Amino acid sequence: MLDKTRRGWWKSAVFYQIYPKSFLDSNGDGIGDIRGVIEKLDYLEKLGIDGIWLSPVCDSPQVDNGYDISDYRAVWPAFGSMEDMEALIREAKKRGISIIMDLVLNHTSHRHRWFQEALKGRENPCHDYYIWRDGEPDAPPNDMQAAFGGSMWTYVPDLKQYYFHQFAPQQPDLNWENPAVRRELYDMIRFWVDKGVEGFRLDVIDQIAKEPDRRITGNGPRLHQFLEELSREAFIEEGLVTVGEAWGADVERARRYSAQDGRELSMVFQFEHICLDQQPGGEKWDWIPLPLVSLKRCMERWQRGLHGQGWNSLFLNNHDLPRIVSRWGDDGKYRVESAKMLAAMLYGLEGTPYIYQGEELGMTNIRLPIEEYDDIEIQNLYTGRLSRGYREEDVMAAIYARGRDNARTPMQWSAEPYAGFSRVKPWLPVNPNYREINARAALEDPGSVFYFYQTLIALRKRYPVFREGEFTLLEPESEKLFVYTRETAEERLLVICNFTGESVPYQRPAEFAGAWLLLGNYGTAAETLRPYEAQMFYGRKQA
Ligand code: TEU
Ligand code: CA
Repeated sequence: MLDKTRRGWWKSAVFYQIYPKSFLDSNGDGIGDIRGVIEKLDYLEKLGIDGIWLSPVCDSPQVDNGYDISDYRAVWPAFGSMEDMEALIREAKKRGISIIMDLVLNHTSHRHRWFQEALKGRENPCHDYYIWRDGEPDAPPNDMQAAFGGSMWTYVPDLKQYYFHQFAPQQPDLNWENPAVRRELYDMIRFWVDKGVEGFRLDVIDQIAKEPDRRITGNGPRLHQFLEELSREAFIEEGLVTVGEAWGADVERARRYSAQDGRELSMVFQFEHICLDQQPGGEKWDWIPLPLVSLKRCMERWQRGLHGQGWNSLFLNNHDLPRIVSRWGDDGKYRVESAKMLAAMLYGLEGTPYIYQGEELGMTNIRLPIEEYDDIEIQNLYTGRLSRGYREEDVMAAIYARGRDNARTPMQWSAEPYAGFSRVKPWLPVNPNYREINARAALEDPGSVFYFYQTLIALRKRYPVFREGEFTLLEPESEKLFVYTRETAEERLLVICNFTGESVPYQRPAEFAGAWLLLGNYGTAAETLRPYEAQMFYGRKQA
């Protein structure tokens, strides 16, 4: 167990993200819940994780699956009660697992009491909790487009005003310029810290300091001021871990968010690497095969840029992203090999790893008829692109490749009906491959993806080089291999990953002649790398 009183304990930690709606349904209503998470804590302890990032469980009309909160201090009844949350925090802590809550501070649900009050009139004290501009119907203040399609402005005829929302109209943006809003949010954070929560993941935190008249959403001028205040007023305890989701972060900004003086956040969760397989100038739906050389250069820039100065998250999946084995690996013949290879590539790096539920099983993407998708982003994309003249088959192909519901299908626990996720038909279909890919089968197979992750987690804790080693990229021009080293004064690590389904020869550098194979996805290491082979070599330097 990690000693969480130690400063920066989260640098040695591995976190596991739970999307509660899809994790485990304990009471047979087809929706995952908090009791379901409690039932699987032993499974998570076995995997070796130190904390759970719990996607939002607060009360919500679920327009965006809980990223639209109507009451920050209550639990959505389908997920359970406040007592269930308290039990989860307590039971997790017993196993050395911290609960990291997902904080949505940029916006609320339109059903939140503040917004309902705000609608009552300009004189209402809550009116200024949101962002309003006077106007006439059909003439929004500007043409900014919201993340899920449509305008960022929605008109309220009674007030003759537009309100601002970066996401759905049911997710009005909070006005961070108003000190009363900030105070409410800090008090709410303290409410959860008092319940024993040990950290927070901050949803779209780089978008709070918006200035819509200047068309600024991300990285607004007052962002760092707000973050410093938030940290000073709400994140008071030394051990609290804070992770900022920042789509707009580059290395330089990330250094500031996660500076070692702790003035802002513990670490960033940025997306540069995961956006590389997107057409330049296109949207996420316009994808291209992964340019491996760019991925390596990107990783190198982040590894070297934050070393000793900031701290990054390491991830390939979350609830917004397609399954990585379908994306950058091979979800057919080499599913197991490629899932392990991608993990090895990531876990050799500096940063704090995040496993997204099912990643440790090598879960894959799904294909559904359009009406079976739940996600607001998918549904809006479908209608939006069809109305703009796209061909239906192309739109569906984009959804299969990039849709968020790929990540949200129920967790595959066993070969029983509905994958052991629920006794009844779940809210979103189970991937039909659950008979083969499921946790029970993985636990019975010593060669499973699950045990590979378990080993990687244990290795990261055993050898300081994983936490402190300096990164060097080798073979930068190779379009097939991703090779790098990490090095401290005492230790060296070599990670070799074959990103293709072909055999690729590779000669290890001389310094690693006496090194031993710490881990490989084929058992023993050969000089010619087999399809999707990964090798991790470790050596100690001579005194
Ligand atoms: O995501 C932020 C965000 O920018 C994404 O919505 C992104 O635009 C989209 O997922 C790309 O496909 C966070 C949450 O992770 C996401 O689930 C929420 O929908 C969003 O904020 C709004 O709260
Ligand atoms: Ca349930």
